[in-house]
Amino acid sequence: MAKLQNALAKKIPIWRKDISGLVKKHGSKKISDVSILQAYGGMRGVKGMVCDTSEVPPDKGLLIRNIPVGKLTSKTPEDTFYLLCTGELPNAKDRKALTEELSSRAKVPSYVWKVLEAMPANSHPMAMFDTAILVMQRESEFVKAYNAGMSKMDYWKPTMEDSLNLLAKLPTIAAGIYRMRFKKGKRIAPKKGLAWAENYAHMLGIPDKSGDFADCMRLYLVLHSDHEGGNVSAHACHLVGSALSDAYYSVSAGLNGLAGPLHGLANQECLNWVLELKKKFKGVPSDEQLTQFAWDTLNGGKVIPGYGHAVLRVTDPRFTAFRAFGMKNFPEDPVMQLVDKVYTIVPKVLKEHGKAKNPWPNVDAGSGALLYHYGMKEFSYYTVLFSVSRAMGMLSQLIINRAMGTPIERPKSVTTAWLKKQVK
Ligand code: HAX
Repeated sequence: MAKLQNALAKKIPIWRKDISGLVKKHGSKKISDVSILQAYGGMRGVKGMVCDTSEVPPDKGLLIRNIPVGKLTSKTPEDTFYLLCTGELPNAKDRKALTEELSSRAKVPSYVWKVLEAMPANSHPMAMFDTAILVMQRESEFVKAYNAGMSKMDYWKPTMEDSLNLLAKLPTIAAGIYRMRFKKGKRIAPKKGLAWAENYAHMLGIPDKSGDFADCMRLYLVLHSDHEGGNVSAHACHLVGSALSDAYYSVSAGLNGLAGPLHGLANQECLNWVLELKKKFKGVPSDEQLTQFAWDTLNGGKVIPGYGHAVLRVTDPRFTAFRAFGMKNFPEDPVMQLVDKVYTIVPKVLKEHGKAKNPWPNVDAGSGALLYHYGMKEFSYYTVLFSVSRAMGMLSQLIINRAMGTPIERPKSVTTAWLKKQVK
């Protein structure tokens, strides 16, 4: 067994014992009450599931295995996936082993390309990405082992195999879609010896003599990897996975949620908003002009993309990391300057508007400006990049849930008539 699998195999019995002890001793202790408002309001704040890979304290932002994401900005996606799965950062040898493991599995079956080529030319890149994942379901090692009668205790092992196979192929598929969908020329094959993010940057084919774009991709893939268990993509993946659907079905379900405009698709909207602003005022607008533009958006009944969050109540540390990267590497870039200026104005406007519980920027407010700077100007592709990264979070959660024997999810729904009876 390779290093990551070994490290996880050592942790699993400890976690199993820990959790079964907790449930045995304190299983009946209440951790949440649910109000009628929450039942109608997207279950906001209801504590009803467990996720150990990461957490999002509203006043701090993302902690991956208790490490603030701001402290992981120099790490690689391999470090991040290893950390998500095991709770520890890998040493250099283990990181290298994971890179090699992913590299050796990166080739995509030829039928995937045939299916993608048969799709209408104007298909959304997210629909193409999801289709590619779903069409590979036949490769599932979990399904083979399940059909052969594997023990429940071993469910996580073929799930890990599926996860590594899928993760390894995602950059190849995503880059292939970019080149196919936006007519960038022939697909570029993965290169042996490159790390996961570097290989993705290489296969996208964006000119990158300095290596800065590859570094941007590294950061992008680290920062988007996970955001605890209740967000739409993680929760959808978990829900579908809880029926013992394999990693292909489960990740595909999660990504269908990520494709929604209130979730991952927001990052294609964000840069649009900033560029509209730039176009309207022919450059960086004055504070007054920007304030008016924000009000016009709100008065038009629209949201300001990139701002607000269901859980966070502070500036998203992932936004802070992207802003720092942009301001360090290209402070003169007018789009970056705009993103920075929007940050000084929009929170004030949203506070005055008084609706959004969180007036601060989320991850999507800055990431697009970085991609735009490096010449990736196809906004509808941005959510695919997000997806490649978020697959790490979804898959690590799935592996752990398999290992912990998490049962099928089945919350109780109630009717409006039942609720009315309760309040009589
Ligand atoms: N602009 C204008 N109004 C906003 C707003 C924003 N950026 N953020 C929230 N509001 C409004 C909501 O639409 C809601 O209005 P109604 O009562 O009329 O329905 C009200 O403020 C209360 O909402 P909330 O409780 O603060 O926020 P929610 O938990 O309901 O929604 C969202 C969180 C992220 C969906 C929301 O803030 C939003 O739509 N933001 C803009 C889109 C965006 O940036 N999405 C990406 C989020 C990050 C992410 O998941 N990426 O994948």
